[in-house]
Amino acid sequence: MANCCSWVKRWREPVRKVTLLMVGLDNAGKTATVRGIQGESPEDLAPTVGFSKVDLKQGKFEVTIFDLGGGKRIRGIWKNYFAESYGVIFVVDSSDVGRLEETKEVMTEVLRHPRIAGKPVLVLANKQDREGALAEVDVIDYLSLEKLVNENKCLCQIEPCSAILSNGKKLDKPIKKGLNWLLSTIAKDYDALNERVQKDTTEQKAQEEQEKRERAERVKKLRDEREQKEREEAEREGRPIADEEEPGIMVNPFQPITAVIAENDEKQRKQKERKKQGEQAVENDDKVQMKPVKQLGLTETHTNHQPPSEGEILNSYKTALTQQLEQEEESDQQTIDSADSGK
Ligand SMILES: Nc1nc2c(ncn2[C@@H]2O[C@H](COP(=O)(O)OP(=O)(O)O)[C@@H](O)[C@H]2O)c(=O)[nH]1
Ligand SMILES: [Mg+2]
Repeated sequence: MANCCSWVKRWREPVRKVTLLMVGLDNAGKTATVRGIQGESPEDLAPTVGFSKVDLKQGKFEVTIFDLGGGKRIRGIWKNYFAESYGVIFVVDSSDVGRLEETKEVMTEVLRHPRIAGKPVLVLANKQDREGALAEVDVIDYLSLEKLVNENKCLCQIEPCSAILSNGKKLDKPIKKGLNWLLSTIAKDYDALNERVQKDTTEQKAQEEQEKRERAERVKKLRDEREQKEREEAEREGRPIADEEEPGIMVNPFQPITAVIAENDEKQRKQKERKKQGEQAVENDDKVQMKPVKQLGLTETHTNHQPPSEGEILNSYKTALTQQLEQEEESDQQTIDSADSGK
């Protein structure tokens, strides 16, 4: 009868969407754990670049797990996923005693983050199959886990496990137990957690938008400064101020070329006339010139003796324009990068 009641109770539970964050140092066994949870074999693993997102159904839960890369340089992105997480799975390599101090530092940083503190945490003391792997109590001790979770008001469960013992059909038992604990703990407090996730996610989006705007402003400022400097340099050196970056040309890139073609036609006509009149060879300043094209970085390959055809000029112009745009894109990217590094 009790069994029947609990089945009915579970059947009545609504489907809940839950996002979990899987973190831990690189090589701890995060991806192997996720593979096992997915019902896949945790073999042939390549280090996770960035992150991977896994969607699966677990009873009445639609679970999304973010398996985040654990390398030093990638850990900075973790906080971007804190807001939307209902709980955390922290994977520890229990056999790598040399990295437990680093693990403790990283775990402390995660658990004390305002968008994680108070959320349930499952600690997987992984690689128990390895010789010399620390037992559960020792891992708790090394990480000062009790103190850490109490300080940050996180409900916590630790499971000693071996992710590689999952074999596609069967998930390693302690991992299964731990996952069930995490999901049922989330379910007990779902409304409050859900409200917090929605609120934090909205706040984070607004914050990201604000940061994006600030970044765009910084980039614009740097670009304006660069252009101003170029203009001043050109003035100082007595060079004509290049106006190829003026939006007018970009809006209608073919406008200058028609002028060039007309100019060339006119010059060719004059040359023919002069030839007819038996004039001397063409003087230097009568050479075919393609000023606007040259300004865009095009190498002039034609002489006045064999004027380029209209198609050739157009093609050259397009190539130069493409090069120019590519260069601009590159220098904009550099500007963005330097703006970011100067954050
Ligand atoms: N012996 C043993 N090796 C494991 C275990 N879990 C993962 N590994 C191995 O540890 C390495 C790193 O695993 P991976 O899941 O990629 O770590 P991640 O960087 O945290 O995602 C791989 O070679 C795995 O096969 C385990 O429980 N026992
Ligand atoms: Mg990985």
